[in-house]
Amino acid sequence: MDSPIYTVLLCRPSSNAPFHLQPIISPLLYLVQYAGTTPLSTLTPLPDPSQLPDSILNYRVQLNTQGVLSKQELSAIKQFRRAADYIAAAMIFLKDNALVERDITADDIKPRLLGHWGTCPGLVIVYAHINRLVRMTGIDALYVVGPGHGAPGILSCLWLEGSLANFYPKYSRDKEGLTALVKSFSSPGGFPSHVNAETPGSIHEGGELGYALSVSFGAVMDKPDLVCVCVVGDGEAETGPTATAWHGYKYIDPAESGAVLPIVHVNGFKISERTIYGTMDDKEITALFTGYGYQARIVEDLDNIDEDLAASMEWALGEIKKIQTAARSGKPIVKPRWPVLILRTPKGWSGPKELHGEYIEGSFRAHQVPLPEAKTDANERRMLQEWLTSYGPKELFSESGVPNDAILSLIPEQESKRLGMREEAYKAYTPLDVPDWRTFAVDKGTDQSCMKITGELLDAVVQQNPSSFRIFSPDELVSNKLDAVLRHSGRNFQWDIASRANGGRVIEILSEHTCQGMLQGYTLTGRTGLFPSYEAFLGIVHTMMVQYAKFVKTAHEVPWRQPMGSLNYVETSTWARQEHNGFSHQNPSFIGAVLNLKPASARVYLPPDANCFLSTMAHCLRAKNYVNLMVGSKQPTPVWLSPEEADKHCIAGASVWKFASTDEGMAPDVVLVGIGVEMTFEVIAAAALLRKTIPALRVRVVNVTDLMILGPFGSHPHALSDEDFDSLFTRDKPIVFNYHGYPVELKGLLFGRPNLSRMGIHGYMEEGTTTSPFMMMLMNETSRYHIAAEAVRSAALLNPRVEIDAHKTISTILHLAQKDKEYIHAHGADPAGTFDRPTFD
Ligand SMILES: Cc1ncc(C[n+]2csc(CCOP(=O)(O)OP(=O)(O)O)c2C)c(N)n1
Ligand SMILES: *[C@@H]1O[C@H](CO)[C@@H](O)[C@H](O)[C@H]1NC(C)=O
Ligand SMILES: *[C@@H]1O[C@H](CO)[C@@H](O)[C@H](O)[C@H]1NC(C)=O
Ligand SMILES: CC(=O)N[C@H]1CO[C@H](CO)[C@@H](O)[C@@H]1O
Repeated sequence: MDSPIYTVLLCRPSSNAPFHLQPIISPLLYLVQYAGTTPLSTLTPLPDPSQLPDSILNYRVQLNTQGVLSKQELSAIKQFRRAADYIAAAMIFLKDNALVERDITADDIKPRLLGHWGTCPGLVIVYAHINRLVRMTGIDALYVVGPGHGAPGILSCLWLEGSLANFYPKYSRDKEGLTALVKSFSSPGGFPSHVNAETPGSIHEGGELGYALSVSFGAVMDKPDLVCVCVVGDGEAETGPTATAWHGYKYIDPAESGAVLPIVHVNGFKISERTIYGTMDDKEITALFTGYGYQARIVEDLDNIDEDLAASMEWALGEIKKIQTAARSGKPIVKPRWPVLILRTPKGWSGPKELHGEYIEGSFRAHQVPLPEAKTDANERRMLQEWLTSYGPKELFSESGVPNDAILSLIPEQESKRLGMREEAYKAYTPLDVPDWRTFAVDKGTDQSCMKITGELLDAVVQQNPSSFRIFSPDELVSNKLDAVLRHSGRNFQWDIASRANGGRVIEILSEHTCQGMLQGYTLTGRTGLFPSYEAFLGIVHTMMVQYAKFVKTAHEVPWRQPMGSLNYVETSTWARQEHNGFSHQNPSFIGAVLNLKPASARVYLPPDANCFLSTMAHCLRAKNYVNLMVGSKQPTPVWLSPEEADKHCIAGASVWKFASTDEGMAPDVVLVGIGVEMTFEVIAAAALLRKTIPALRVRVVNVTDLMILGPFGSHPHALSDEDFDSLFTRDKPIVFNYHGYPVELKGLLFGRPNLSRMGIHGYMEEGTTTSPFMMMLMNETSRYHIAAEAVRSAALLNPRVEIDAHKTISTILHLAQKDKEYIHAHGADPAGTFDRPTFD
């Protein structure tokens, strides 16, 4: 052996390491033994990887591709591709003359040329070969398209297979329907430039790149017969979320779930630059995917690309079946190596070759519109004419525009097997069986962690829904105190022997992006999930959540798409209680992200105690089509409401808390409002303090659980009418809000309510460090002292009996705050009894 295999040495089991830390013996065993003969001293300098023998380092698969397709099959595939490429190109350019029955004139060309050509031929060839595989084997397949900007390539195939006509009769499979499709694409009333919820068969928009792979993994979970073919662009492959999503397989149990067949479409370019994958040689690519745990097959024989891809897809499906069969017969393969295809084809393949002396096909210039001046420039128009007629539309379509028999022979006969008609993508929602939350309710007057109690409910949800509910968590389940779910379930980590094959409902991967993508794929195919997270880090998936909400908004407007479950988030480990962590872990900004969504889909809840949290969770797990954000504490805090009271409170979204109010809140001088667990506690403590120090002040305490009630009437389905708002908050009395999030969000919501000048808002002020819980309140002026002082200050303006001593009272109260600060600095902890339940006697 000439060169040492340094990568392999790293895997060598060490006899001293505890068993669970040793890598699992795998196909690498052979290599390990081999490498074991290499003296360590030869490891530096590192050998040139190109010198390493392929067969040892790289799981690069070689296949005999000859004769895999019959003559008829090959001809059908080629004609399908020609037809689809033709239609895709026509969609970008033409508004009339869709079959190019006469010479293209300037009038035939759209006024604005919009669309992305470059990726289309690649998406089309994959489509054609999925069709072949479906026809041949009868598999259930979904197609998830990473480069969603290649919508013309997908829509053209959907038209050919009749799925468009099925959902949109105006796009009938004839000349009229084709003309309508071509004409309206990227124009008002037509399909937009990206795959979206209007596109039959889609569960992923692919506008914001990076998520196709994780969405695919989520989609196949608990659907053992589903194969999700996922094209990842080589540009998309450069994204962080895609990089981490390659590990998705490590969370797929082949016995209970289906499979993803990833195809990296290496067309070499992105918008205006080479791609990283496009510059990697075969060894680099196979070594990379070998490291991720795959066997890679490079598909690149351009002269025989259909044979190459057909053989490769058959091989890939065969590997998938091997892995699944082994697992389903109780003998799972240890660290199975799933297949991945690397498809190398030129960008804009079959399009114009050159313009003004520069390459188009096979370069970034093919990315969008390859002949941008076709309407005004006769030369470009002639090139367009040549390009489109080169596909031979007259052979492909009859005079009435119907695709020929060869093309139709490639389309799955059974409609429900066609990629555009898979039920998973549009009507698969099974509501969860959620137990009555009152069974888990806790006693009023005790102290409880919202998360611990909710964990008990989730444990029951897991048991009652063994294959339609999952939790996606970035390694925070235990830290967030939701681990009761692990009582009857486990973590579904296939590479850890202890976790394997136990039906674990919890996916813990420390990539918020992967958690989010999997949750999306799982939800959009009809199931329900939950994403609990540290409050500070949910913002990592902010734009993903927004993209998802756009997809759902559109889906909601598409008549043939049926409802789906909600996307459910729990935020805990909030800024207000940071025992171990500090400033970096204080960031309630995700609330604002959800508030910005369309009111029809946004729901933000800040339940004040464990019973309210239970009620909120039970509601959200059953609700459809929303993005639900639930914010709560994991630390024990008082249970203020009995189950019956919590139920009423949560239905109303807000209520007067009479026990903390003066005279049950009648005729108050000031209204104090808590929003969030700790904020509510401080408000109640402020009310108690005020009752002692200034009995003349009449206080009403209101608690708000559902943030959306605050917005002006009509702004959100939950928004209170002005009458209800007045009866809860009074018409003209000062209101002091103590809010868990950034004050500016609450300001935005309240804008439009009458008399804003009477409202004061306390909230997170971007102040913090690793400090005691009460110091966090003091630092951000959300403490009971700050709330009480402001109550006195504002009420003094209206109530003369308060005004007399206002200055003295405020000084006394703020002095207490100062004394507590000094105490905390001196002792490193809050004064004893700070969080004892306030008393009102
Ligand atoms: C997150 C994100 N960043 C940037 C873009 C802008 N963008 C649109 S297409 C594209 C290139 C995509 O390259 P690739 O995935 O290889 O697709 P293809 O080249 O096949 O069109 C980029 C950067 C985007 N859509 N999403
Ligand atoms: C607005 O609120 C202030 C302070 O509570 C009050 O004095 C005033 O009368 C209110 N104005 C109206 C128009 O209600
Ligand atoms: C928040 O805390 C910091 C530090 O104690 C202080 O400087 C700041 O003024 C506080 N309050 C507000 C409203 O910013
Ligand atoms: C605990 C408590 O005070 N609950 C009250 C909340 O407010 C509603 C009316 O909005 C009352 O009915 C509850 O008694």
